[in-house]
Amino acid sequence: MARYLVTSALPYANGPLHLGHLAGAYLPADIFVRFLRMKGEDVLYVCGTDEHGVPITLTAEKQGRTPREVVDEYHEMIRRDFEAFGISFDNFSRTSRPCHHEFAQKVFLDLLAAGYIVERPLSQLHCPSCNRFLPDRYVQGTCPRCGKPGARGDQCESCGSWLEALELQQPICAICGATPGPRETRHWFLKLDMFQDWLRGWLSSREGWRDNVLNYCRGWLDEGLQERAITRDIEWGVPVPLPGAEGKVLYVWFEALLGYVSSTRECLEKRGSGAAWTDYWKNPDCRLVHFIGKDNIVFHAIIEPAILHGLGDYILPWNIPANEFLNIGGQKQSTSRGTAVWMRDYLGRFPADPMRYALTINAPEGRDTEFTWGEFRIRNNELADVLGNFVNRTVSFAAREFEGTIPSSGSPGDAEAALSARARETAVEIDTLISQFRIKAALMSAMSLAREANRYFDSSEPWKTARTDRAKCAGTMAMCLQMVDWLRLAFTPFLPFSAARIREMVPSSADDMESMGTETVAAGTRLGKTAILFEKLDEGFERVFEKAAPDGKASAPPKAKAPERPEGLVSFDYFMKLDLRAGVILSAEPVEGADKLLKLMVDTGDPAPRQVVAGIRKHYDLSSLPGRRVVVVCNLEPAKLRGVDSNGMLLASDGVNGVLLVEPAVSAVPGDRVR
Ligand code: B3M
Ligand code: ZN
Repeated sequence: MARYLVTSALPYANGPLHLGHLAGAYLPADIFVRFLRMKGEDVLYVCGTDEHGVPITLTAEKQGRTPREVVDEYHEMIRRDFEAFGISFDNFSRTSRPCHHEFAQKVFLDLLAAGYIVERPLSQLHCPSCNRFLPDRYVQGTCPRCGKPGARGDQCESCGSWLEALELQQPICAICGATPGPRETRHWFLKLDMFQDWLRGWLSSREGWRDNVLNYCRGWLDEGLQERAITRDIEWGVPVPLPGAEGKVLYVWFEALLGYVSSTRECLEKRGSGAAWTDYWKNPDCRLVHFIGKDNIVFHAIIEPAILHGLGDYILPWNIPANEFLNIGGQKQSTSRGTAVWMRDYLGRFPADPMRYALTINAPEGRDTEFTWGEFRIRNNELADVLGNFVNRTVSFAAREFEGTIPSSGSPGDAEAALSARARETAVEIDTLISQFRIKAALMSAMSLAREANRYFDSSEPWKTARTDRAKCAGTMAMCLQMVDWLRLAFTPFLPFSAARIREMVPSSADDMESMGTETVAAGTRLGKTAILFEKLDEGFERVFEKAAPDGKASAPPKAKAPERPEGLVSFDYFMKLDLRAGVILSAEPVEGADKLLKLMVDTGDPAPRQVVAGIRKHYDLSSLPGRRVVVVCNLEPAKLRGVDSNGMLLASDGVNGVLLVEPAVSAVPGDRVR
């Protein structure tokens, strides 16, 4: 039996995640994996944070913190955001863990011994005023390939070329702006040229790969592969495991790719189930699938296969479904440039599934796509109108007319038989499409089944037969409830949270799509409480987010009632008496009998968490609050609100977009003074 090892690109732990990340490498992988699990396949889905390299050290320098502080904070934040979006990794590791360091060092030594790595002198850009070498993104300049400014020492984001810092025109030091000059040093090189012929043969025999991946690689091979330096002169990273190499670390891309292996290892060791990492990585029947964004193609389709081939007995990628970009205002979302919609901002206000739906139905599979909040609203409402409406009308009708139980179906007619057949076909279609990584088309197929279900409901007119022909009405509703369960199965990989809620309404033990078209719900079963699956949104909602979108196209916010302003002036000394601090919400629960209040436990840097009651219940989703950073007034007189003690207050803005919590800068830690 085939088994699957699925990976998503390891995100750099240098900032929060944005929707571009989600749409490109995580959501499609999660859908693929959830689908395989439903089929009962043996699948392992691994990922982790990429915690080394210049993207991390540069962020740390800009924030005045150590790399360790940066990666600890963002690893945790990223892990939570993925969890909240339902990205179902089997393991989410970190490349700073010792297990990864050891493994990467061993691979380096093995390739060195095999002659694929050599040491050479080379000249590197060195900044005279910072007195250090400037690897990768420490240099900026004009791209020698496309001529655009703003290219970085390792890569040009405009044309996607992988560069050497020395090739940049008009280079400047990213830290101080000085012009760097070349200086001699020594580094280790991966001899990619030795893999050229083998790679060409291997790549040309790939079947079912996307054109963007194959074309990109062909371009590389046509240019001729060259040796590449895989070590750097910086302090933070995996040390080069050789005497005399102090101060040198492995190039982040060289070791990060090996993070897939070390995460697999860590996962299986934690499980202790007896399965070994080699049962995946050295098993020719294991299908290795890398989900990535298009900017990572060369690393996954050329560098990693070269490394694995050089090591000898490892499997190679079975497929690399690389996605294009999800842009905002025509620009790639970028953490380092700060042009992005952050996942956590979204999750603070809405549930995950509508965004999973919108990003999948608009997936950048074959070309870049553009994200707008207007499009999101339309997609959200489409989901509410089609799937949400069918589930809701079916369950509430059955609750009303059949005392909340599933009626018996009697003998099904042509319409029912046709609908069952359609459900079976849909299951097959989704299987075929997902197997070809056509995730968006698979979701469209599930949606078209939901539309069919609504048509059946409409044309059967159960609201009429309820009065004229109870047996017919029962038959219709039995069919509709059955259909709700089949739809749940069809949507499970895409909308896992909603699927679970549907199952609470219509209990069923079926877990696989093969059951679609067969009887999975039993007459007489009691239905759960009817709940609205998706809230519809009106145009007003977009304003909350448009301000965050850097596209400048945001519609002008409506005139707000002028807020009340306090009168008079306060002295500086008076202001300085306020003990304002950065904090992090640890937990949130409703205050009984108060529809506006929440009881929060907040870390404000004291030995014990602080209890604060805040009037934000209507503005925030409970589950989005833990982990959120806030500003707390700590020396406010204690108060009792609805009998609950409150020792402080959260700062928030209050205006046309509702109440929005004030967040301190990402690098502020609990207890930091705000003034
Ligand atoms: N961290 C680049 C990125 O976040 C890089 C991916 C590593 S995958 C091994 O796009
Ligand atoms: Zn400098």
